[in-house]
Amino acid sequence: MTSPQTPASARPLGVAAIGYAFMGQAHSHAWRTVANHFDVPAFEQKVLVGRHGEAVAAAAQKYGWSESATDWRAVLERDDIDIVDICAPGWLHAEIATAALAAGKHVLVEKPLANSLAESQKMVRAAQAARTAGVRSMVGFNYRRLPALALARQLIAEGRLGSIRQVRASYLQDWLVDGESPMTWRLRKETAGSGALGDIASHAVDQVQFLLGDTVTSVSGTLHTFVTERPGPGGPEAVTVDDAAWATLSLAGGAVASVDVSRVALGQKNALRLEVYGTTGSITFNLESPNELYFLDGTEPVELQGFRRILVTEPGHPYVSGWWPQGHVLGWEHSFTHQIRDFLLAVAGGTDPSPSFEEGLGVQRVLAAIEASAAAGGATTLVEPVP
Ligand code: SOE
Repeated sequence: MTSPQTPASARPLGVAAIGYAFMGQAHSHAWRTVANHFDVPAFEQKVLVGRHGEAVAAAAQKYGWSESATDWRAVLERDDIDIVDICAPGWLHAEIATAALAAGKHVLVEKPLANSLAESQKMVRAAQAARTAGVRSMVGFNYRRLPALALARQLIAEGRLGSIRQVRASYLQDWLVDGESPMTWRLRKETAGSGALGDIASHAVDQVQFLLGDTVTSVSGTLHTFVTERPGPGGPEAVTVDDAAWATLSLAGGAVASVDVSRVALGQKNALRLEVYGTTGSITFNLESPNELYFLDGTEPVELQGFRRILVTEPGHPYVSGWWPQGHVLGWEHSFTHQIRDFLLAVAGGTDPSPSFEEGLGVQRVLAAIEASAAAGGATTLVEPVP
């Protein structure tokens, strides 16, 4: 039996999640399944927080949380809560994360880190202050934890591709292709910060930096909104964010990358495609076939070269040993489970998890530079480094 008076180290970690829509459900699924598959420190899914009492209570019951609540501030005051998982929309990230860190809670926050650079910087300052007291923070770029992409990074870090010259990163969806599909918070600048740029180019940019272990130093970008007005609750409403974005990126190590993202690419459902070309090897990946990584070994005789399909389901592949025998494929949701595993291990082990808020700010700076470049007609724009 534990009580709020029991010292935190002597009881399971108490977890609160804030938000119960798409991302709240994905994170809840991860919390609910992680201990079935990985050795993680003991924790309890204590409380799910949301704005609408009845709906959040129903979600809490369905997703395995002991309780629900509507006031996140009151939850932050509880001694039995050690971890706060923020799955609320971007405009709430900074306020909740800085308050949670100040209250000594370890924080996992969904990507993108925040909606603006100012908010992101505030969050980094809060994370740095909390870190000195052993309080951990992490931003949820979940695709880093797909086995195929974790393997891709390993191959690149081991030098199997030689020195990297070129990356193509695209993230294409089509859920906004219908001009009559209604307004949502994701289409208003004041709630979403930006459109496809913040929502999905954030993943693409993070992958470029993650896979190469490098940082973007300058960009040139273009943004476009194809459907400028959509049905809102009170009649037609202006769309104030981009539907699609394009950018070229230069990296500190000399590689060049292109990023193109869209939410109106008819027929593309959730296609995060990554292609990395080095001097002695190449890899390609498509999230719509998440268990497959294609690798070309350029050191083989040219007559034998070709992209070979690696089915990333062997126990020796990253994260796979926690799951099923080889060939029993994993899906999108497992990246969230791996994210929770790594976060819990870092919290219990007293180490700082990655991606840190600083890494999240690094992505935000690239996105902000793309926006600035687009506003200046595509002019080359420097990205301020994160110290
Ligand atoms: C938007 O459609 C979205 O759900 C993103 O917000 C997620 O981060 C991405 O994983 C899938 O697409």
